[in-house]
Parts: sequence; structure tokens; C-alpha cells
Amino acid sequence: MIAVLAGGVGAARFLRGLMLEVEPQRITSLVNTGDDTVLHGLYISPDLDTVTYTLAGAIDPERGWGLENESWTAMGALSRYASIRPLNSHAAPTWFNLGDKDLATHFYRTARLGEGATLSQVTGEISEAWGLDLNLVPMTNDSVQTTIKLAEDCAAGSAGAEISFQEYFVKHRHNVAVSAVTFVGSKTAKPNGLDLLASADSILIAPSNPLVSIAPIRSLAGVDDILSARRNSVCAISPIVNGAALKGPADRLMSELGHESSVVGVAKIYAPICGTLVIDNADAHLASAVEAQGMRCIVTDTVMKSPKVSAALARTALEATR
Ligand code: FO1
Repeated sequence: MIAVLAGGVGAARFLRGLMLEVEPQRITSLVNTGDDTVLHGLYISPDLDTVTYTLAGAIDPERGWGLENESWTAMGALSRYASIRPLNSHAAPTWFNLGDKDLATHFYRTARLGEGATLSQVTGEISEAWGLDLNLVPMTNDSVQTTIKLAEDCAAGSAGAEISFQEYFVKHRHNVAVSAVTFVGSKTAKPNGLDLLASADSILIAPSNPLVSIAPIRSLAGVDDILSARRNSVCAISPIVNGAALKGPADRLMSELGHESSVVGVAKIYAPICGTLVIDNADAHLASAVEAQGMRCIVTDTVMKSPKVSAALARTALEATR
């Protein structure tokens, strides 16, 4: 079995490549749920949705989230209520966009959770409905909320405030200074997939944000212990290329939270739990600095412009764990 620790877009593209290399039934991906949110009473699981829609070939390729050929009639109709809601009400939020077809996923997930199903069960059902053969597993069935503390000098008018990940990412377009990230609930949440991590032939860490996509999974009890004990079977792909994130705020967050925004910064974060770091050709000159962190370093093309590049990257990562 192959275990993959995953966030959103980068992980989805990586998994698409991995599925070209090995039978999907052999892959189990533990997906971050720290980004999950409840809006309009609907339980939304953005990373699980992004992975599911991408692997089903239904993701909107431009946005990298939500469904292609989407319509937005329900969101448009919501603005009628957003304009009259009382000042202290949070009803009818229009800053988080839910497409008409996408709503069906959140309706189904919410209804099934309401019937007492676990998030794992519902995730399996949604995955089956989209025809996926790999095993998608939420990192936990319990509530873990990635919470962002805004810096004191933050320009957003809410300096020092603690906000949800989606408020940070979508409402503020991750364009605000951050002083801390916490995973509320992670100490008591029961992790999924510990047995799998203990027994998998290979454990791959997808090119996802180390601080807000992979760190929530690592924050769960026992996960880092298993990974560090199995370090030689763990291979990560750096989401930072040439000092920058290909998508999202990983580079900015790394700097703001005291890490070097480079493959060396990524190596320092992963060195205790991971034997090999795969970095892009653009960072070849930093390979020895990565190895100085006590990791093996592999240099290759990590920019997943096509399924072919993703597949080659997945093959490289797999070979590193053998
Ligand atoms: N990302 C945005 O930038 N804007 C949105 O309005 C938005 C809506 C949305 C709805 C459902 C869903 O599953 C994902 C959605 N995302 C949106 C993406 C998502 O919030 C982020 O990409 C992840 O949380 C970061 O991994």
C-alpha cells in the first residue's frame, strides 16, 4: 500500500500522476480537513472536494477548485438577503462561492453527517459516486479547525484577531500578515489511517503547503511518531520552487512564521519525519544545503504542467522510498 499525505491542488495533481503509475486500489490518501468549514449550515470540505473533482476530471482547471462548467444562480440569489441581513447576522455569506452543481456535494455530505455517518464514510460514498478507485480518507472524523492569528501590524483592520482558514484564504485572499497558525481540536481528535502509516510500503508527502495543509495532519496524535520511526520510507515533494509557491500562500506564510521560504526551509520542516526531499531543477544549487539537513535530495521536474510530468514525479518519489 502507498499512503499519501495530501492538501488541495498540488496534492490532487500529484495523485493524478501517481494513479497513472500504480493501481489506484493500492493508494490511500489522508487528506487535510483543517480547512473544513460550515456555511449556510452546509459542511464543506475543500481539500477533499478539490482532490475528488480533480481525480474525476471534473475540476475547473482555471480556478483549481469547484466544478467546471459551473453556474452560480444560487449565489446570485443569495445577495438579495445579504443586502438586508441585520448588522450582527452572518446569514447569507457571499464571500465564499458555492457553485450550483458543487452545492449537491455539500448537501449530500451534510445530510449524511446529520444521519450519523462519519466523515470517512461520506467521503468514501462521494468518492464512489465520482467513480474513483483510490481510497480517500479525511485525516480525522473529528473537528480540527486551522485557525489563523493575524499579525499585530496587519493592515486588514483586525490586527491580532483569530480567524478561520477560509476567512484568511478566501475572504482576505491570503493577503494579510499572519503571526501564528493553530489547529484547534487536534490534541483530542482521533487520527484516521495510523495503521496504514505504520504498514504502508511507501509514504509520500504531496507538494502541499507544509504549514497549513500537511501540518494539520502531523498535529494529530501519533502521526509524527510513526513518520519519524519510518523516516526512510517517507518522501516529500517540495511545494516551493525557486523560493515561491506555485499556488497559494506557502511562501509568504513560511517567511511570516519564521521559516526560510526555500527548499531548505521545507527541508528543515520535514527533516525529522522524512528521509528524502524531491526538489525542482530550478533549485538544483540548493541540493547540498537540503542534504545538510540530514535528508537525501532528488532534483527533478516538479512543476506538474501535465499528467505526464505528474506521473514521472510520482515514480521518482516512489522509487526514493524503496
Ligand atoms: N477558493 C477561493 O479562492 N474562493 C472561493 O470562493 C472558494 C470556494 C470554494 C468552495 C468549495 C470548495 O470545495 C473550495 C472552494 N475554494 C475557494 C477553494 C478552497 O477554499 C481553498 O483552495 C483551499 O481551502 C486551500 O487548500
